[in-house]
Amino acid sequence: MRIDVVTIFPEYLEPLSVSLVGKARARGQLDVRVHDLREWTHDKHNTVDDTPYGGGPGMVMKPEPWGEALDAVIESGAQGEELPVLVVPTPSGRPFTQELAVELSEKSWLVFTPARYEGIDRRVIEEYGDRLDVREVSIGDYVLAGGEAPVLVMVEAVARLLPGVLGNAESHRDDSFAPGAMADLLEGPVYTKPPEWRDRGIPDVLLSGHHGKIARWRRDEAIRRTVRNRPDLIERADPAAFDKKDREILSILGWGPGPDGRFGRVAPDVEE
Ligand code: JDN
Repeated sequence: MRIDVVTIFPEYLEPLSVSLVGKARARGQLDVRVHDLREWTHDKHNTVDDTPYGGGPGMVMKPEPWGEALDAVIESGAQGEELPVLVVPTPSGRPFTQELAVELSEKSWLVFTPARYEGIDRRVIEEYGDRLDVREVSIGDYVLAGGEAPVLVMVEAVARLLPGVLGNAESHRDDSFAPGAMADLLEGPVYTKPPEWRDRGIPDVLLSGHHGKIARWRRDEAIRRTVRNRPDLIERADPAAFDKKDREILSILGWGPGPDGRFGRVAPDVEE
Protein backbone atom coordinates (compact mmCIF):
# COMPACT_ATOMS: atom_id res chain seq x y z
CA MET A 1 0.00 0.00 0.00
CA ARG A 2 1.08 3.57 -0.70
CA ILE A 3 0.14 6.38 1.73
CA ASP A 4 0.78 10.09 1.10
CA VAL A 5 0.25 12.74 3.79
CA VAL A 6 0.15 16.46 2.95
CA THR A 7 0.59 18.67 6.02
CA ILE A 8 2.08 21.93 7.27
CA PHE A 9 3.71 19.90 10.10
CA PRO A 10 5.67 17.08 8.42
CA GLU A 11 7.63 16.47 11.66
CA TYR A 12 4.32 15.65 13.42
CA LEU A 13 4.22 12.50 11.28
CA GLU A 14 7.62 11.24 12.50
CA PRO A 15 5.97 8.51 14.61
CA LEU A 16 5.21 6.82 11.27
CA SER A 17 8.91 5.81 11.29
CA VAL A 18 8.54 3.91 14.58
CA SER A 19 7.12 0.58 15.74
CA LEU A 20 4.60 -1.33 13.65
CA VAL A 21 4.19 1.24 10.87
CA GLY A 22 7.93 1.99 10.78
CA LYS A 23 8.72 -1.73 10.50
CA ALA A 24 6.13 -2.23 7.76
CA ARG A 25 7.83 0.59 5.83
CA ALA A 26 11.31 -0.87 6.41
CA ARG A 27 10.06 -4.25 5.11
CA GLY A 28 8.66 -2.58 1.98
CA GLN A 29 5.05 -3.48 2.87
CA LEU A 30 4.08 0.16 3.14
CA ASP A 31 5.31 3.17 1.13
CA VAL A 32 4.66 6.34 3.22
CA ARG A 33 5.45 9.75 1.73
CA VAL A 34 5.00 12.89 3.84
CA HIS A 35 4.83 16.23 2.01
CA ASP A 36 5.06 19.81 3.30
CA LEU A 37 2.05 21.76 2.01
CA ARG A 38 4.14 24.96 2.05
CA GLU A 39 6.18 23.60 -0.87
CA TRP A 40 3.16 24.48 -2.98
CA THR A 41 2.99 28.11 -1.86
CA HIS A 42 4.59 30.90 -3.89
CA ASP A 43 4.59 33.99 -1.64
CA LYS A 44 7.42 35.08 0.62
CA HIS A 45 5.63 33.95 3.80
CA ASN A 46 4.41 30.59 2.46
CA THR A 47 0.85 31.54 3.34
CA VAL A 48 -1.59 28.64 3.68
CA ASP A 49 -4.51 30.35 5.45
CA ASP A 50 -6.79 33.36 5.14
CA THR A 51 -9.83 34.89 6.86
CA PRO A 52 -13.22 33.20 6.42
CA TYR A 53 -15.76 34.63 3.99
CA GLY A 54 -18.86 35.67 5.94
CA GLY A 55 -16.75 36.50 8.97
CA GLY A 56 -16.31 34.57 12.18
CA PRO A 57 -13.41 33.33 14.25
CA GLY A 58 -10.26 31.64 13.08
CA MET A 59 -8.70 31.10 9.69
CA VAL A 60 -9.44 28.82 6.73
CA MET A 61 -6.86 26.97 4.65
CA LYS A 62 -6.55 28.50 1.18
CA PRO A 63 -7.52 26.28 -1.76
CA GLU A 64 -4.58 26.97 -4.10
CA PRO A 65 -1.77 25.22 -2.16
CA TRP A 66 -3.99 22.19 -1.57
CA GLY A 67 -4.95 22.08 -5.24
CA GLU A 68 -1.34 22.22 -6.43
CA ALA A 69 -0.18 19.72 -3.80
CA LEU A 70 -2.92 17.21 -4.52
CA ASP A 71 -2.50 17.53 -8.30
CA ALA A 72 1.23 16.83 -7.88
CA VAL A 73 0.69 13.85 -5.58
CA ILE A 74 -2.01 12.35 -7.82
CA GLU A 75 0.21 12.93 -10.90
CA SER A 76 3.09 11.12 -9.20
CA GLY A 77 1.14 7.87 -9.41
CA ALA A 78 2.53 5.32 -11.83
CA GLN A 79 0.88 4.88 -15.25
CA GLY A 80 -2.07 2.54 -14.93
CA GLU A 81 -2.03 2.80 -11.12
CA GLU A 82 -5.41 3.16 -9.44
CA LEU A 83 -6.40 6.63 -8.23
CA PRO A 84 -5.97 7.19 -4.48
CA VAL A 85 -8.75 7.39 -1.92
CA LEU A 86 -8.57 10.86 -0.34
CA VAL A 87 -9.04 10.77 3.45
CA VAL A 88 -9.80 14.16 5.02
CA PRO A 89 -9.71 14.25 8.85
CA THR A 90 -12.38 16.61 10.17
CA PRO A 91 -14.53 16.72 13.29
CA SER A 92 -17.55 16.99 10.96
CA GLY A 93 -16.74 13.73 9.16
CA ARG A 94 -18.18 10.22 9.40
CA PRO A 95 -16.88 8.22 12.37
CA PHE A 96 -13.66 6.28 11.83
CA THR A 97 -14.53 2.70 12.76
CA GLN A 98 -12.84 -0.67 12.47
CA GLU A 99 -15.14 -1.32 9.52
CA LEU A 100 -13.75 1.73 7.70
CA ALA A 101 -10.19 0.72 8.64
CA VAL A 102 -10.80 -2.66 6.97
CA GLU A 103 -12.26 -1.00 3.88
CA LEU A 104 -9.32 1.40 3.58
CA SER A 105 -6.82 -1.44 4.14
CA GLU A 106 -8.12 -3.02 0.92
CA LYS A 107 -7.19 0.06 -1.17
CA SER A 108 -3.83 0.34 -2.93
CA TRP A 109 -3.30 4.08 -2.32
CA LEU A 110 -4.50 6.51 0.37
CA VAL A 111 -3.85 10.28 0.50
CA PHE A 112 -4.43 12.05 3.85
CA THR A 113 -4.95 15.81 4.07
CA PRO A 114 -4.73 16.84 7.74
CA ALA A 115 -5.78 20.49 8.13
CA ARG A 116 -5.15 23.08 10.82
CA TYR A 117 -7.19 26.15 11.74
CA GLU A 118 -10.90 25.88 10.91
CA GLY A 119 -10.29 23.46 8.05
CA ILE A 120 -9.88 23.56 4.28
CA ASP A 121 -11.84 25.75 1.82
CA ARG A 122 -14.88 23.63 0.86
CA ARG A 123 -14.15 23.88 -2.86
CA VAL A 124 -11.09 21.63 -2.46
CA ILE A 125 -13.23 18.76 -1.13
CA GLU A 126 -15.77 19.36 -3.93
CA GLU A 127 -13.08 19.51 -6.64
CA TYR A 128 -11.41 16.23 -5.67
CA GLY A 129 -14.79 14.64 -4.89
CA ASP A 130 -15.50 14.93 -8.63
CA ARG A 131 -12.37 12.88 -9.45
CA LEU A 132 -11.65 10.68 -6.42
CA ASP A 133 -13.31 8.69 -3.68
CA VAL A 134 -13.17 11.30 -0.88
CA ARG A 135 -13.86 10.34 2.75
CA GLU A 136 -14.28 13.03 5.40
CA VAL A 137 -13.59 11.18 8.63
CA SER A 138 -13.67 11.99 12.38
CA ILE A 139 -11.79 9.86 14.93
CA GLY A 140 -14.05 10.92 17.80
CA ASP A 141 -16.08 13.54 19.57
CA TYR A 142 -13.40 15.75 21.06
CA VAL A 143 -11.63 18.87 19.92
CA LEU A 144 -8.12 18.73 18.48
CA ALA A 145 -5.97 21.46 16.95
CA GLY A 146 -5.60 19.72 13.60
CA GLY A 147 -5.85 16.51 11.65
CA GLU A 148 -2.27 15.21 12.10
CA ALA A 149 -2.93 13.14 15.24
CA PRO A 150 -6.01 11.58 13.55
CA VAL A 151 -3.78 10.61 10.60
CA LEU A 152 -1.41 8.80 12.98
CA VAL A 153 -4.41 6.95 14.43
CA MET A 154 -5.89 6.00 11.07
CA VAL A 155 -2.60 4.94 9.47
CA GLU A 156 -1.84 2.62 12.41
CA ALA A 157 -5.34 1.12 12.34
CA VAL A 158 -5.06 0.48 8.58
CA ALA A 159 -1.40 -0.64 8.47
CA ARG A 160 -1.83 -3.41 11.04
CA LEU A 161 -4.50 -4.96 8.80
CA LEU A 162 -2.18 -5.25 5.79
CA PRO A 163 -1.11 -8.79 4.91
CA GLY A 164 2.08 -9.73 6.76
CA VAL A 165 2.29 -6.60 8.91
CA LEU A 166 1.13 -8.12 12.21
CA GLY A 167 3.25 -10.89 13.69
CA ASN A 168 1.72 -14.04 15.19
CA ALA A 169 2.18 -12.65 18.72
CA GLU A 170 -0.36 -9.90 17.96
CA SER A 171 -2.89 -11.16 15.35
CA HIS A 172 -6.38 -9.73 14.77
CA ARG A 173 -9.06 -12.26 15.73
CA ASP A 174 -10.00 -11.22 19.27
CA ASP A 175 -9.62 -7.45 18.93
CA SER A 176 -12.35 -5.48 20.65
CA PHE A 177 -14.31 -4.10 17.67
CA ALA A 178 -12.99 -6.68 15.18
CA PRO A 179 -16.25 -7.26 13.28
CA GLY A 180 -17.84 -10.61 14.12
CA ALA A 181 -15.08 -11.86 16.39
CA MET A 182 -16.43 -11.33 19.87
CA ALA A 183 -20.00 -10.21 19.19
CA ASP A 184 -18.88 -6.60 19.66
CA LEU A 185 -17.95 -6.94 23.31
CA LEU A 186 -14.96 -5.25 24.89
CA GLU A 187 -12.14 -7.49 26.00
CA GLY A 188 -11.88 -8.45 29.65
CA PRO A 189 -8.85 -8.16 31.95
CA VAL A 190 -5.55 -9.91 31.22
CA TYR A 191 -2.79 -11.16 33.56
CA THR A 192 0.76 -12.46 33.30
CA LYS A 193 3.61 -13.51 35.61
CA PRO A 194 4.32 -13.22 38.48
CA PRO A 195 1.34 -15.07 40.01
CA GLU A 196 1.42 -12.72 43.02
CA TRP A 197 2.32 -9.04 42.83
CA ARG A 198 2.03 -6.61 45.79
CA ASP A 199 -0.28 -9.10 47.54
CA ARG A 200 -2.52 -9.32 44.50
CA GLY A 201 -3.11 -12.73 42.97
CA ILE A 202 -4.79 -13.66 39.74
CA PRO A 203 -8.22 -15.26 39.33
CA ASP A 204 -7.97 -18.98 40.23
CA VAL A 205 -9.85 -20.03 37.11
CA LEU A 206 -6.95 -18.87 34.91
CA LEU A 207 -4.66 -21.39 36.69
CA SER A 208 -7.21 -24.22 36.57
CA GLY A 209 -6.23 -25.49 33.13
CA HIS A 210 -9.95 -25.90 32.49
CA HIS A 211 -10.23 -24.35 29.01
CA GLY A 212 -14.03 -24.36 28.92
CA LYS A 213 -14.29 -22.60 32.28
CA ILE A 214 -11.60 -20.11 31.28
CA ALA A 215 -13.44 -19.23 28.06
CA ARG A 216 -16.69 -18.78 29.97
CA TRP A 217 -15.04 -16.60 32.64
CA ARG A 218 -13.44 -14.42 29.98
CA ARG A 219 -16.77 -13.93 28.25
CA ASP A 220 -18.48 -13.05 31.56
CA GLU A 221 -15.77 -10.48 32.25
CA ALA A 222 -16.12 -9.10 28.72
CA ILE A 223 -19.87 -8.70 29.27
CA ARG A 224 -19.35 -7.00 32.67
CA ARG A 225 -16.87 -4.55 31.18
CA THR A 226 -19.02 -3.80 28.19
CA VAL A 227 -22.10 -3.15 30.36
CA ARG A 228 -20.04 -0.82 32.55
CA ASN A 229 -18.02 1.04 29.90
CA ARG A 230 -20.00 0.74 26.65
CA PRO A 231 -23.67 -0.07 27.34
CA ASP A 232 -24.45 1.25 23.84
CA LEU A 233 -22.68 -1.83 22.43
CA ILE A 234 -25.02 -4.15 24.36
CA GLU A 235 -28.07 -2.17 23.23
CA ARG A 236 -27.13 -2.40 19.58
CA ALA A 237 -25.93 -6.04 19.66
CA ASP A 238 -27.85 -8.70 17.74
CA PRO A 239 -29.55 -10.57 20.63
CA ALA A 240 -28.87 -13.85 18.77
CA ALA A 241 -25.21 -13.26 19.72
CA PHE A 242 -26.07 -13.87 23.42
CA ASP A 243 -26.20 -17.48 24.61
CA LYS A 244 -27.99 -18.75 27.72
CA LYS A 245 -25.05 -18.04 30.02
CA ASP A 246 -24.64 -14.55 28.51
CA ARG A 247 -28.30 -13.86 29.30
CA GLU A 248 -27.81 -15.09 32.90
CA ILE A 249 -24.91 -12.70 33.44
CA LEU A 250 -26.76 -9.85 31.74
CA SER A 251 -29.78 -10.49 33.97
CA ILE A 252 -27.58 -10.39 37.10
CA LEU A 253 -26.23 -7.05 35.85
CA GLY A 254 -29.79 -5.73 35.43
CA TRP A 255 -30.11 -6.20 31.65
CA GLY A 256 -32.79 -8.07 29.72
CA PRO A 257 -34.50 -8.24 26.34
CA GLY A 258 -37.05 -5.58 25.46
CA PRO A 259 -40.14 -6.02 23.23
CA ASP A 260 -37.89 -6.12 20.10
CA GLY A 261 -35.59 -8.74 21.65
CA ARG A 262 -32.71 -6.30 21.95
CA PHE A 263 -31.15 -5.86 25.38
CA GLY A 264 -31.58 -2.84 27.57
CA ARG A 265 -31.42 -1.96 31.24
CA VAL A 266 -34.38 -3.54 33.09
CA ALA A 267 -33.17 -3.13 36.69
CA PRO A 268 -30.99 -0.67 38.59
CA ASP A 269 -27.28 -0.71 37.80
CA VAL A 270 -25.15 -3.16 39.78
CA GLU A 271 -21.96 -1.96 41.49
CA GLU A 272 -18.61 -3.15 40.00
O1 JDN B 1 -10.46 15.92 15.00
B1 JDN B 1 -9.94 16.23 13.73
O2 JDN B 1 -9.91 15.29 12.74
C1 JDN B 1 -9.59 17.68 13.42
C2 JDN B 1 -9.35 18.04 12.14
C3 JDN B 1 -9.11 19.39 11.88
C4 JDN B 1 -9.07 20.31 12.90
C5 JDN B 1 -9.32 19.94 14.18
C6 JDN B 1 -9.57 18.60 14.45
N1 JDN B 1 -8.82 21.53 12.35
C7 JDN B 1 -8.69 21.40 11.05
C8 JDN B 1 -8.86 20.07 10.73
